[in-house]
Amino acid sequence: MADGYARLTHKPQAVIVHVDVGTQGLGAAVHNASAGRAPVLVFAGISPITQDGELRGSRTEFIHWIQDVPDQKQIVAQYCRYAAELKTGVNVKQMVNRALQFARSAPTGPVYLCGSREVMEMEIEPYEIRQADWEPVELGGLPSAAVRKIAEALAGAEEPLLITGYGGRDHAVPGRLVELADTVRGLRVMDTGGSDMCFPADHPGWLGLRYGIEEAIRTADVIVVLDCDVPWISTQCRPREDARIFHIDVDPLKQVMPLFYIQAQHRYRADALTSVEQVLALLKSGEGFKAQLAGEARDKKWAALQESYKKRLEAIAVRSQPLENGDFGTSHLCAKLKDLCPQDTLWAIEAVTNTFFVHDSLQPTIPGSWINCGGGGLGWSGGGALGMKLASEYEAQQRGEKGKFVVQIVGDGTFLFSVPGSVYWISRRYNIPVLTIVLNNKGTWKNSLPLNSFDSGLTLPQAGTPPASPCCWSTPTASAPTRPMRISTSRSTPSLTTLASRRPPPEVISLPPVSTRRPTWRGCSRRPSRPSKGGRRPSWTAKSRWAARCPAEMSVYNAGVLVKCRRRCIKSKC
Ligand SMILES: Cc1ncc(C[n+]2csc(CCOP(=O)(O)OP(=O)(O)O)c2C)c(N)n1
Ligand SMILES: [Mg+2]
Repeated sequence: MADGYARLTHKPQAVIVHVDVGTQGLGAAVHNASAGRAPVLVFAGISPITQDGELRGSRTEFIHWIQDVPDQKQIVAQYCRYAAELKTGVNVKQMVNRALQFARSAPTGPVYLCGSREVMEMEIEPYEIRQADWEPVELGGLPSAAVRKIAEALAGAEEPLLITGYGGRDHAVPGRLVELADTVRGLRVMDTGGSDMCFPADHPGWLGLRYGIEEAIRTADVIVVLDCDVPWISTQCRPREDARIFHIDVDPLKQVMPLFYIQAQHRYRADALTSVEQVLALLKSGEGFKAQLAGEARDKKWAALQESYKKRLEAIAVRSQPLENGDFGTSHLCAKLKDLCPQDTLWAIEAVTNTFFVHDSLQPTIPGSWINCGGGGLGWSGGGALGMKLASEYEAQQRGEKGKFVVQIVGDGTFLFSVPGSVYWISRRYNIPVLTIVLNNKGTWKNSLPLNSFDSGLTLPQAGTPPASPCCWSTPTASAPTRPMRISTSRSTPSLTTLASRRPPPEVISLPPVSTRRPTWRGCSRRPSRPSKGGRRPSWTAKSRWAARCPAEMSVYNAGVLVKCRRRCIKSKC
């Protein structure tokens, strides 16, 4: 959730986990936050460092020995921009600010702090620091010679191409790229969609989202790689030997990747927005580039681009048709979703082998509206979608507006990785409604959707393979309980329509402010009588009986650790 919130808003989020085990429980989430450049501060305690009461906070529990490990931060350090132990309380504000400075400086990402109970319980004199001194590092633009070189190369190129992956994290970048593509008519933009929508689908230069395999990479004579981790996969698709390649990136060396290189002749550590604006300003200044950027030859290029764009859209439209027997695949489903969902829907995508189809059909155009997991740790999108919805509602509320509709699109295997039990519990408990679409191809990389004519570089299904059976979950809202819905043929799309039509009226999806009340039995007028006596923990049987007797349909979760009643009261100890 923290990751989804941070990606959408760029505001760092805090996560607290329990010592070494909680840190391990983060699992792939830290990988995803790192690859997806999500600024998240994780804090964990460390087992007490004294055992005879030498300091306040000394060991008092059996588990304090068991959870003591040689270097707890190393569990996640290699995924973090910064990982440190708080060794004293006296400079804790500086340490937290230092961690946040790393998290918020490009490339943004997760940071980790841990500290023993003695440090947490240390008494310190209250003190203040000047918060204004802790802003993140500001990245510069391109050297002026580089701006000229890039502008000249783009203006003189036969087939210019720009490849990007994270450019859209700064929501101003897609608009600037459109301006660049309108200025250098003929420029095409390929989005590797690491996690952000970088270039809108309604521009003729749009090549869609591709993972490093695309014909334009093979044929382009000038390529600008802009904030991108994997512009192409050279064993499958590589640029021409004589292509002029410029690499502009916040991290052109890819410092956390042991193996990374591309055959760029020029590389720069620079901010994407500043760089694009610099190149644009030069291209538009004076008469210098006018002859190259206007005239008959340029008009022809522009017409050819429009034509190829039209063909691209037509091919997508053909793929989006259901089969004659009513079976359909991801493309049709997503085309329907695009029609049915509000135009400014936020998409949380973890569609694995279906990602291109989803992107092709949804054709996102609004900066920040498409967030793809970005990393490779399956299971991101459940929490990610909740975080996006929470962020959207909360941030909108601050402006007196309403949040946006959030849709999670997820593979069937990945859905299970996302710990749906927790996701829907949180969704219901805190009233965070999202729509989940499960792309159920009954497995992975196989038995897939009835799509067979798409050159994506993936192992693709053959014609006639069993159809997809997508499944939708609308998470609970005030008036609509969670309910799964299976859609197996295009004739079932009325159910999709019904589903989406539940979105309005607005009260169905409007998110009441998240309750800040501490969970307590007090909120429940039907408090059940406690079966245990004298402060003893109730036995499991007693707990079950307790649950069974609860007139408010109490349910018991996690072997009795969490007892919850449907009337929203909750007690986390029994
Ligand atoms: C945590 C984790 N475990 C395993 C993998 C390896 N892996 C990559 S794709 C995949 C299957 C995904 O299945 P599904 O969500 O059904 O997507 P599909 O392949 O059908 O598109 C697996 C297990 C991974 N990326 N992350
Ligand atoms: Mg699958």
